[in-house]
Amino acid sequence: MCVRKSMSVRVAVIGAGIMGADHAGIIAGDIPGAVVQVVCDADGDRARAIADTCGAQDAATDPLAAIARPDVDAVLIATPDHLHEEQALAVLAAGKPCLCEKPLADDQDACRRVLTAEAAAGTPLIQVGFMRRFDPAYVDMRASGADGTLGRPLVMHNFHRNVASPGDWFTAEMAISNSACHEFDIARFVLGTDFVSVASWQPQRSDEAVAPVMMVLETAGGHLVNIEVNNSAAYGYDVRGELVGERGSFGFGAPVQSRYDLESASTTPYPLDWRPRFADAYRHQNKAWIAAINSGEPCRTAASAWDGYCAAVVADAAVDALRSGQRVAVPQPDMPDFYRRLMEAS
Ligand code: ISE
Repeated sequence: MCVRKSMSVRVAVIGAGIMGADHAGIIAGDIPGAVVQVVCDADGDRARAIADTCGAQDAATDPLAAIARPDVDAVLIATPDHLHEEQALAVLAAGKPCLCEKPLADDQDACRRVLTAEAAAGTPLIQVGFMRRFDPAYVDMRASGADGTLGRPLVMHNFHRNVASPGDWFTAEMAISNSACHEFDIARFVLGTDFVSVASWQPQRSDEAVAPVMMVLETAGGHLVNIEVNNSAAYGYDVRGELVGERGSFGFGAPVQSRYDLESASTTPYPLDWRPRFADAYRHQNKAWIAAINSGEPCRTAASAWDGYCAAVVADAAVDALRSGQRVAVPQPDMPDFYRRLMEAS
């Protein structure tokens, strides 16, 4: 663990795309006690532009060098999914705390390698960016299921709609691993259990856009969870959830920030992506990360590397189910003693 010489946590933001830029702005603008020390991106001009915007000390293009810098206390990884494993391993080797955007890594085998390295480091350094755990609506949903308000929870419904896929390269399998990983994690968090099986289907679209993936999952706790992940919804960014219990249900829709009353009509616009919808969640998540760094105690609400691995295990099974057209058992991974001890201590 590096010895910090500055009062503020000096953060390296690795990746200056949509999420790196957003995280850099949050750290620079909304989190007292943390500063963006360096912004790193393969595109040096983009790194410099974000660094200048958030008042960072420096811009860089070499992620491994940025991670190793002696003036960097902590690292936020916001690069494309396939780069997460190598960069997370480098942060662990440097003994620095890491907030890694979801998914933790490309697949369960890559996640397992990160788990092994974190256990070898002997301290929980990784927090995974499943920020919905900090979203007020999901926090209330989890409480409604845990405190008996709804009676025994039975079913969790999930809609996850993006306006459009990020590119022609985005596939149904990526919709599962990159987008629906949020639902795999938040359902585990809300219900306090793991998944035991998954079935996946797609309807037929009239065009070449990626059709929604519909999944039904069973949990070890006897619940059913359904997920619609739709990366070509067209009308707006829209995430909804409902938890149904034996005595009632808890639901939420799109938070209404604005309403237009015009020409005999009242309309409430949808955001175009997740940043406005989960603005509070990202800020709560990032503040919790910095607070955990300062206290030396991992945040119990946040997703750990183990949670990142569990989401990847479900994602791999959901992809297998989509390809086979069959219901697939979700492997029940053995939890290494390192993570069991962390869970028992929480
Ligand atoms: C994106 O990477 C995110 O993490 C968003 O929260 C999610 O809604 C979107 O589907 C993902 O592609």
